[in-house]
Amino acid sequence: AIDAFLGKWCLVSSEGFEEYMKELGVGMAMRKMGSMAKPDVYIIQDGDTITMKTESTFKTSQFSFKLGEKFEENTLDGRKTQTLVSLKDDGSLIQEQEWDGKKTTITRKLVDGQLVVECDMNGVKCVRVYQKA
Ligand code: DKA
Repeated sequence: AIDAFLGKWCLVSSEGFEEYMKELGVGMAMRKMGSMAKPDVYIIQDGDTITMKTESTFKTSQFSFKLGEKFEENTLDGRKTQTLVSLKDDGSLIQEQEWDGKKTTITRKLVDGQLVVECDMNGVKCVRVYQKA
């Protein structure tokens, strides 16, 4: 279930994010801000709608979705993607974004009470770890 993902999470570590943003096509100025940001992520459930809100001094944005239903997402870096979020049998939450014939996958899982976010674009991977607030 999604229950264990719900709540407020604070970024505690980040590896490979700059390279991942570069592979996404994020410009230099925004990559700089993205690298410095220590966002708080809120994962909220209201019925069968889930909202993920990312809050930082740099930028705040949110998106809402239902598991297994494609939606249009406006990403933090300004992409407009067709996004599908699904919950896998092993408990991980997979977010697949497609735009301009490109694709990236963001996998979220709970490891030792921490939220581990793994991003992959063309094999360029990044790992960001969040702690429960
Ligand atoms: C996270 O939740 C990372 C999610 C990926 C964001 C990609 C674009 C960011 C551009 C500033 O920690």
